[in-house]
Amino acid sequence: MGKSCKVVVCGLTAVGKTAVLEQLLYANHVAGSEPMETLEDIYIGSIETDRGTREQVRFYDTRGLRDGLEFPRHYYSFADGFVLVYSIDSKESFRRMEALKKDIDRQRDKKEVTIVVLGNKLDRDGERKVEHNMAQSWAKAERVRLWEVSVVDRHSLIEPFVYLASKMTQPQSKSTFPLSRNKNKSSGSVDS
Ligand SMILES: Nc1nc2c(ncn2[C@@H]2O[C@H](COP(=O)(O)OP(=O)(O)OP(=O)(O)O)[C@@H](O)[C@H]2O)c(=O)[nH]1
Ligand SMILES: [Mg+2]
Repeated sequence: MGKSCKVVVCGLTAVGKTAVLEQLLYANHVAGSEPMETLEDIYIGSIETDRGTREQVRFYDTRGLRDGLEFPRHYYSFADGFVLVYSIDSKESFRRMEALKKDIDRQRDKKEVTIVVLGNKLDRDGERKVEHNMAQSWAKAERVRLWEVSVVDRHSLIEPFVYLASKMTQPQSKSTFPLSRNKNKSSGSVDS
């Protein structure tokens, strides 16, 4: 088992942050059930990466943003990754998500962080206010991956989280490890 990565899940209130985590990790959310405003909860997940390794991820489910509530700064400094959530039936939620992305870029201080964006509530396509193509072009320009998902369809949640876990734990690129390192040293493989 590798080290535990810390992922902060954030976005406007009621976009479905908690529902996504509950459904992904426990297959336990019925869309449309009584909303319960989160203060902060931590979920521990074990996710199989695309390399076949299993990684432990600590998800920080944060309080939903609303008028007059700034996203607490301390999250920026310790996160290895972010899941930014909006709801496809709310333009306001997309704007808040964009603003969060800008903030992360400003605050992360050169630290490598992985960001994935979820456009949730895809089952409410009839009420759509955020266009699919516009959202994807934004994501491309920002160099982040964006998926439209629905808690009703648990399968739609898997790919983004496998990508996130795989990216956060991927071995360092070769260029950061000079090939001419001391041959007498052990190879650095650690089994845990
Ligand atoms: N139709 C539909 N409803 C959803 C979906 N995801 C969440 N919901 C509903 O949206 C409401 C809010 O969901 P929450 O998971 O509590 O939202 P949240 O973002 O955690 O809200 P805060 O904790 O206040 O920030 C609940 O009634 C959910 O059942 C979805 O994919 N489709
Ligand atoms: Mg919540």
